[in-house]
Amino acid sequence: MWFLSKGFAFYVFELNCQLSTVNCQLSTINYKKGGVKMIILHEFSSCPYCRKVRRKLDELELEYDRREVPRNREQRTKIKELSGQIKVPVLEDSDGTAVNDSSKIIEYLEKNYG
Ligand SMILES: N[C@@H](CCC(=O)N[C@@H](CS)C(=O)NCC(=O)O)C(=O)O
Repeated sequence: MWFLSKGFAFYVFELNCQLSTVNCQLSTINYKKGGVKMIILHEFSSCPYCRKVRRKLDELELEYDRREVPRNREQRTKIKELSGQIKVPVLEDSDGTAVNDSSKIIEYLEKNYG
């Protein structure tokens, strides 16, 4: 009986180790693909300032998620909360840093990822 429970405990331990390895690999994939920790560009797809920022993100080969901001100014609560203003583009970095204004975003990207 003692042997069995020890064997079971070892099995659980080994399983846990394997699971944490899988978890670790998954979070690496998520980080690379930008799952949870992704850079987010809040934008209008047709906005020239946003296009300028996308070009820089592509040039630096950064993965990012694009979020279309509502045209209705009243509904732009997310970017207002992030940056204190309602113009696009707004870049939300994976650590929560938010930057608005295309020139400042480009400067930020070059400084942090260039
Ligand atoms: N100087 C800003 C200008 C940004 C800007 O004017 N964006 C326009 C869209 S292209 C905007 O959000 N306008 C406010 C609105 O449409 O309500 C920059 O370079 O990012």
